[in-house]
Amino acid sequence: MLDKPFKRISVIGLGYIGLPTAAMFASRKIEVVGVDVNARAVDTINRGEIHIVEPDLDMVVHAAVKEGYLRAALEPEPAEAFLIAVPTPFKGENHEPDLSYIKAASRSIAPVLRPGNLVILESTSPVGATEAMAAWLAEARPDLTFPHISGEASDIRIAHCPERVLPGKVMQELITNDRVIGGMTPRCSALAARLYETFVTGKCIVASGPRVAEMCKLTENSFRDVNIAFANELSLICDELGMDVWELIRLANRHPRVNILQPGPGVGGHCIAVDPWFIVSSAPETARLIRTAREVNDSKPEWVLSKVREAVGAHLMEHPGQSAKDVTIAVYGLTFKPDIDDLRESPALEIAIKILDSHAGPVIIVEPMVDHCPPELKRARFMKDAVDVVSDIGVLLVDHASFRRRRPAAKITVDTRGLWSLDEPTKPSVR
Ligand code: SAJ
Repeated sequence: MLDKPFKRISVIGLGYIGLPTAAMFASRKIEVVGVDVNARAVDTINRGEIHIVEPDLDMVVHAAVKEGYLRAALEPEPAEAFLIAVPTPFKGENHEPDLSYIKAASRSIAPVLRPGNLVILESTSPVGATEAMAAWLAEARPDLTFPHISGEASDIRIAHCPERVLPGKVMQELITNDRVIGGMTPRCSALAARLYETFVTGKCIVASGPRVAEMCKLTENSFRDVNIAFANELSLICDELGMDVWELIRLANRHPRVNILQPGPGVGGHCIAVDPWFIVSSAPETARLIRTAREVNDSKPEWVLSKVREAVGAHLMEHPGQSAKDVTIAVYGLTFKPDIDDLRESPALEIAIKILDSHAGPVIIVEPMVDHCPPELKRARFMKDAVDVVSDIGVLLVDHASFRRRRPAAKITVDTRGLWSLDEPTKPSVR
């Protein structure tokens, strides 16, 4: 048992984090059973294919399934270690964290737990979620002991080890990033570290407990959100003062201790736009800067829309015989960040939909990374290649590499990424 403590690992939730993690363990020749409630995802994986887009993931999953180390199932099976990687969205106006997926996952693994098992919560979680998970497991299995009550002597070991990988670089960062290990006891941490050391070449750093590990992950994403909000606020101030924010940032970043991030159309994705709210909901009176950063970033799409309206107005001033119906707008990019196909919580998609709904004239959507036009944009003309686009106004929302090569023919541009107005990139390190 001690030589090979993990003969079988079960990963609950086969999404953007769970599937790559499951594939990584399997690539180290450990039997992995991935569990998901989505029957189509389970079938796809069992065919050796993938249902999400992430560079190199298809290759690793294909090999792991073919060699018999990875399979997917709808129901959990006994294993030595269980990793929970399910979504943790927020709900309602107050952005309260929604732990229902973690609760359901805990309930589903409880019947198959055995003494000596390790349960790791990987999902980004509000402070206290790991303790809540331990309590749900204990409630479902009164015959077993758990660390929040029995400490080191418990039958089950529990830890929070947040994922920290960047979409688009998951397969690389899973291996090389350091891991924060927040076990409920030192033995829980030691066992969790041993699990990750099967493929992680970064350091497995033991935190004083699960709460600080939970807060650490939220802090990382809030740090980024606050810094993006600073850049976004600067872009508004510069617009008011008639300055080029890209030039300003380029100059300021020449200072050895200044590294301003990039303004954009807002913050998207399922992490940075969500996680800071978990800190706000834990400390609503105190987390003032973090809340304001969220508000600044969330308000950016409306500001971009006001710039598009201004651009239409400017075009009509130059062409007095025309009406809005005669003005063609081309929208460049829909995804939540460059060079990926992910549309989740994308401010670009939100802006494109609102342009289409409010503009009387033709709208062209240019998105090279997505194969099919999203249903909400069906009325627009969808193009994958920017080369043949002819429009009066060009609205740049995502700085895909292919847009970099060529300025659009449009006379008026709303460039939310500084792609068409910059001579040199701000500082490559900030991306
Ligand atoms: N963005 C800007 N300006 C910038 C950088 C980003 O507007 O200078 C925007 C992007 O366009 C995008 C959003 O922010 O809409 C988020 O993109 P991102 O690349 O900053 O982050 P994510 O959401 O893809 O991944 C983040 C990462 N967290 C940090 O870098 C601190 C990743 O390491 C986490 O694992 C991931 O969240 C997660 O799963 O929580």
